[in-house]
Amino acid sequence: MMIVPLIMLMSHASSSANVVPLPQSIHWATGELRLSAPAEISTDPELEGLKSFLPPSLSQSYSQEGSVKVIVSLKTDGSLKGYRLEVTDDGIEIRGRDPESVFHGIQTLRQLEGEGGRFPFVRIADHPRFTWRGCHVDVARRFMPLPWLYKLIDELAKHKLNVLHLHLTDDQGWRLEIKQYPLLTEVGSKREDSQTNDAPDQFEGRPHEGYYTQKQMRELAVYASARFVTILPEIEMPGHSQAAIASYPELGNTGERVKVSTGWGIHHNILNVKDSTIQFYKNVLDEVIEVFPSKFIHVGGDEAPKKQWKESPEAQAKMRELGLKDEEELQSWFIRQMDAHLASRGRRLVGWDEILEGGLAPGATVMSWTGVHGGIAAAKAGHDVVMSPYSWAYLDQSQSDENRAQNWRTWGNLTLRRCYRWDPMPEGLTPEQQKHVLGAQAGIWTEALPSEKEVSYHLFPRLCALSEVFWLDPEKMNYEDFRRRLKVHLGRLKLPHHPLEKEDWPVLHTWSKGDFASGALAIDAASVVAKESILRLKFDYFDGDSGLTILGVELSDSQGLLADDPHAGFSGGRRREVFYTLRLLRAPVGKVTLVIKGRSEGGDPTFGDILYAVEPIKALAGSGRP
Ligand code: TNX
Repeated sequence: MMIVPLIMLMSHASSSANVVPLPQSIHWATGELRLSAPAEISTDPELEGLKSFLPPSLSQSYSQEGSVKVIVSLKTDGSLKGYRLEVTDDGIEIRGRDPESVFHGIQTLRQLEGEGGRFPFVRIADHPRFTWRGCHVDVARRFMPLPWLYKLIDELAKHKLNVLHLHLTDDQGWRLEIKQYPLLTEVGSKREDSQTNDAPDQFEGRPHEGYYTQKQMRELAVYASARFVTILPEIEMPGHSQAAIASYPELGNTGERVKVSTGWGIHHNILNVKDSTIQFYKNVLDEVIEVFPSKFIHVGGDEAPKKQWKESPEAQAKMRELGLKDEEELQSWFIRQMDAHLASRGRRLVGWDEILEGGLAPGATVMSWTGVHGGIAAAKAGHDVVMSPYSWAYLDQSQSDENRAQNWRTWGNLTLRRCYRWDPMPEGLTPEQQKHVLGAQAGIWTEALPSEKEVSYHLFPRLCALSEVFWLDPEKMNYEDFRRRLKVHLGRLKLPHHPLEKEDWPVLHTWSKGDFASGALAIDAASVVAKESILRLKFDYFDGDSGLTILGVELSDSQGLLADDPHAGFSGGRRREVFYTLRLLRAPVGKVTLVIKGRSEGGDPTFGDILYAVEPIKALAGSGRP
């Protein structure tokens, strides 16, 4: 008799516990709720609008044995941290601290549902680790069609992500209608061609264009906010502004007429510092504020080369007038104007971490992308930060070698497993400073991703992993369990996704800076190889100024050499021969050491994972062995 509940318990755990991101606490009970007639739904009045997000099955009829009249209730309860979800004999109850929390509970309920209106008995208590759980999309390099943005918002909501950061302007395009300055879109939203990613002198041979009207964006923002997603608009300044300067040459430093850029990278055409330009951008921000209700407004601030300011008599005169010591301070002054302006409108400024360089504007929130140092510095200075270091969070990198084979110009590697390993809370902050880390963000840049299909394919499923990184307390994270849940969860995605990689090897060692200073790295490998077997290794460069040149690997034990693979390989942005195979023809005895000979190019820091797999040695055909 005892066996029956046990089986049911296991079946719940395996078939129903596939929620992503995983709730903080789940208690399963035996049994399930089966719907027959449409459920009776009762809500607090302020939650009325959430009914439409409940699983559609709740309003259907089923003929099932043992079914009861199901009551579903949605309630707010200010004493809670997040939401509580209970499925019992009595029905389904979701209580949340506020409507957003109740909405999160509804998302969980949708993912708990079994076939045919069945919901497992369960008690869930859940809340997010971080309040800012974002996803950034570069719609400037590639105009992303509106229907795709709507679908993306649905996906964000499904994953309990709550910020969609749209990078609306750049050298290659201006994508938001600004009524006072119609040329920004008449001229700035079109470019003649686009560089391909394979070679700098190759072009696609077709124009690219597109922009969003204010009405369209207002509607999108309403749609998003009904799903508790805030759209964070970004208007870049003073760098990445060539499309604006192409539209209004008086914004530039040189007086030269420039075109909307057809090539990628960092451009010298930055905004000038005239009062009229400052006013122009304040006017632009005023329209942006009217469209997007977001408390935060992003003003870019990254990658603004100062060559033109150094050469401009006007910029130099401005620096003297303001008593500024260098062009970095001039950029800070620029950003401060926007900070004060946004503050006067009751909004808050966000910028990329370069806005720290000449001194941070008083109200600025920093989005840390070049690494974690910007976030740490800003939090220590008492500013809010959002962590989005490119090496952990930029999904335009390659997820796998399979993805690489598609010939996209992907400049780095970021596997699903590695995404899942990220802890956005940087080390070295006091508890007080940690409170300034509002959260974290995934990012996708679209130079190398010419269609929405490719963008989706790069976002998913890594965004699923990051949603869990942003939501779940770190001690509860478990990659193997996530991957198991993900197999079911992939079926819920409505946008194309990268397939799960065939090779998803665990990490033997993460190499960093000094590991190869002496020309070789020795790792204890006793725990991974205990008998005759094949040890495969893969070198997965991850970050740093240089790649790693590998000059061979050797495995030895107390009796001498066990196996070696002397070939040379390179693991960097572009890589060669990064797989190594070691055949152990006898079982190791005593201490087992793996020695990797290698060096980083030019001695620069390099970081990466050595991944491994152990396989049994298969009998050779015809060898006569069983
Ligand atoms: C850096 S991330 C940029 C972008 C590029 C991206 C990828 C950031 C704030 N700036 O302009 O698209 O690298 O190439």
